[in-house]
Amino acid sequence: MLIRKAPQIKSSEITSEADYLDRRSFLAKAGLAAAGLAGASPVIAAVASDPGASGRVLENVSESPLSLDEAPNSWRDVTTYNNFYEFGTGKEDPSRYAGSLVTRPWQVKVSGECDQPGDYNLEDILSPHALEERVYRLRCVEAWSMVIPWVGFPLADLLKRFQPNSDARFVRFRTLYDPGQMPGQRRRILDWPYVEGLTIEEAMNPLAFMAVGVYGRELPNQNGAPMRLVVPWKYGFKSIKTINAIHFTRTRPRTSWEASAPREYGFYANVNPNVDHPRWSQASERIIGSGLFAPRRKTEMFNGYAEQVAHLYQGLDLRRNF
Ligand SMILES: Nc1nc2c(c(=O)[nH]1)N[C@H]1C(S)=C(S)[C@@H](COP(=O)(O)O)O[C@H]1N2
Ligand SMILES: [Mo]
Repeated sequence: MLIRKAPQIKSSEITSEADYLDRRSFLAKAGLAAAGLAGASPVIAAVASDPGASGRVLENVSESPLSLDEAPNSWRDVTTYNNFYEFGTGKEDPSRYAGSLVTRPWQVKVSGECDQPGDYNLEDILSPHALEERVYRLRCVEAWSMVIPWVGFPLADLLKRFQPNSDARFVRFRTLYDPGQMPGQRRRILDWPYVEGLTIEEAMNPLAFMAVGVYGRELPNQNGAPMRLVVPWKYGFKSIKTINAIHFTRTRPRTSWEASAPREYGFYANVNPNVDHPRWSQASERIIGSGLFAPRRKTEMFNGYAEQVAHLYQGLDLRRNF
């Protein structure tokens, strides 16, 4: 399959021209050398000069042709406006309460229809993978979006190492279950632990990404440390955080949101402006960080990635399989 560069939506269409030019020159001039980031992308460089940024700087991060050519949201937007119900349902709860989560040492259990199952140490999961930056728009099912510069590696590269067999039609991912560390799990908002899943074809698509960082630094806990999925053509809830189990299976997994409200959240959860949520329109989205009176943005089919992923859904009624 031919992979083209992600659609080029000029940032000038979503911010004013002047803001856009300012932002660009800011990015270009940002202090690379000062932060020991010589060779980093402009986006990574930008964060080096953001006084609010924290976390270990990741080395040898390459740029990707699959990145959006758009200025990302601020470090502050990305790390304080979060959904992570294990730490509460308020947008600022995760940044307030996730700090104490212990993500080292960390193990990931790999099981099911594959030839290399086992309990893997995080270091062994991560070490073979070269890191790249992927700037993607995250479109939440709640009808808002922001642009985030993730760091990680293609999900397919990780999954192939476990050698899924021909019965592996789906992959299921699970978040840590530990109510001691994740106080939100003491309330039965969801049937914990958080579970998500993809078809094997979706998981192997080059856009599907395993993130270990954001803005050139290790992921803050509130963003899903030590590793989380990013599936940019689907609603944000598919991008499961703080993963400690991967399971290959013949049958479609029962995912947390689908189980809790099957009329509202489907297994596929592809971004689709033509299929409304039962309680609100999905035709447009609020741009986080753009101010109270900023115009909304029109939601794009598959969040702008139709060219790369529409073939995965040929013959599927996207209204019924929402
Ligand atoms: N384990 C877990 N993963 C999760 C969630 C969650 O509550 N728990 N929220 C999801 C939702 S609804 C969204 S929009 C994204 C938000 O990711 P971010 O906070 O890094 O932007 O994470 C997704 N992954
Ligand atoms: Mo979301």
